[in-house]
Amino acid sequence: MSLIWNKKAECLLPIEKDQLQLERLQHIVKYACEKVPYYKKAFDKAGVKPSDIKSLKDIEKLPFTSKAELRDAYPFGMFAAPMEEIVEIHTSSGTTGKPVVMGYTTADIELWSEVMARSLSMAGCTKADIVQNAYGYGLFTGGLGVHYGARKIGANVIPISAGNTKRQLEIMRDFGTTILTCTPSYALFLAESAKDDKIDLKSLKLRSGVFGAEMWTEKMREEIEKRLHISATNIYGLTEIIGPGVAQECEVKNGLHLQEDLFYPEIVSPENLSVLSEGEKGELVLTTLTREGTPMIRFRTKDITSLHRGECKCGRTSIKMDRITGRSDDMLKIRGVIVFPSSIEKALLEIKGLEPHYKIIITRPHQLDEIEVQVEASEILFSDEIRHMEETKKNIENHIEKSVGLKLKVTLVEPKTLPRSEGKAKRVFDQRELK
Ligand code: DLL
Repeated sequence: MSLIWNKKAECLLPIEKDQLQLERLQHIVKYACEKVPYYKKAFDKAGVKPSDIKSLKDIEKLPFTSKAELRDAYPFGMFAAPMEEIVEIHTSSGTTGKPVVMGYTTADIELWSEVMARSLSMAGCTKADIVQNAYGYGLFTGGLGVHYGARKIGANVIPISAGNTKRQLEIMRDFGTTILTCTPSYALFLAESAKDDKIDLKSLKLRSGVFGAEMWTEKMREEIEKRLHISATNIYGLTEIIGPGVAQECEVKNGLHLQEDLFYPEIVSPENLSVLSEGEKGELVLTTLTREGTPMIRFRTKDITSLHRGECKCGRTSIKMDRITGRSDDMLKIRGVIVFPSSIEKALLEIKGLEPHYKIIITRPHQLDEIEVQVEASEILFSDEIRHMEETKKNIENHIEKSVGLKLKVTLVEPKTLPRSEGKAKRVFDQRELK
């Protein structure tokens, strides 16, 4: 069994946990209400005051917060701490509209380092490890999150960031990397590329991988473990809450331990937002219990999962979250980047000569996501010569890339050939087999 980084926090008795959560909840609700005008207004509208929080169940009296509100607060409207206390900023990875901006105080960076040290320890990381961190560094939280956690443990971090596959493989071999951190799809791509580069994965020192930031499956885990000869664990997190480190699998690999002394989880019905019981599947809602820079009260993650309490062989007592199996909105992650199909639709409809009938098809042919948009050309456009069609196709691709920030392939199809629907139109065909 691997080392438990913070036994006191990760193995709390239920009564201690409840007490700690309640104290922290009462404090954070008061703090958010006093420091962020948005919360004061939202609480007033819901007719609730911080002093109404007398038990954990009282959290249900508080209003939800969602991505839309955070976008409206762009750039710093959700900050609770004064600017001189903010030491770092991260934003969500989306490419359209205003990003969600989160601020971190020194204490928040410490909190993040702590949850990442706990997470990496669950994957067996110690001071003796060499962590090749292939999550992107920058405004995205993957790179720096892993970095802070590995540094806290005292491991050796290789801050290689994402991409440059050939170099990743050479470094993995030459530097004796023992732990790989990246998205699961990139892990598979690395495995595939190793074959082409004639790198013998069996002979490497790599033994563990911490994969997340996008949906993946047990089948993918099997493939990654088999091809890379490692143990693969799942890490979950989101910019709005802290970044990676909200929850992570231990070696038992049947659910992710959620750091509930720091983040309070609820599962709600996406239809009527009622709070569901343990074990029931619904949307994960999270409240940060200690975050100073941008406290989040009842943030609707839109990620679908369930929570389970019980003893874990590893000794940790924290509640476990199932792997994410879907979203309650239409958000997609393409190559790790957040994309809403509605923004592709908006860009498409800005172009003359196209009919509002389209299909978005996402595949993963060589372990990396590819996206194709099939769109009906108007009768006039379709009767045009081929050369013009080619030009139009290129124009559409460029326009979408400019407005959505995503490179994709456009295929123009004959008018009236795409299926019509009488109910909700199904436009997105995610064929990555992630469910
Ligand atoms: O993806 C933070 C992260 C970095 C997590 C590195 C893990 C590793 P965002 O870009 O804000 O932050 O995207 C958050 O990604 O709401 C989920 O929909 C999805 N997601 C994150 N981890 C997982 C996972 C980072 N393990 C959004 N399984 C979340 C499924 C995940 N989906």
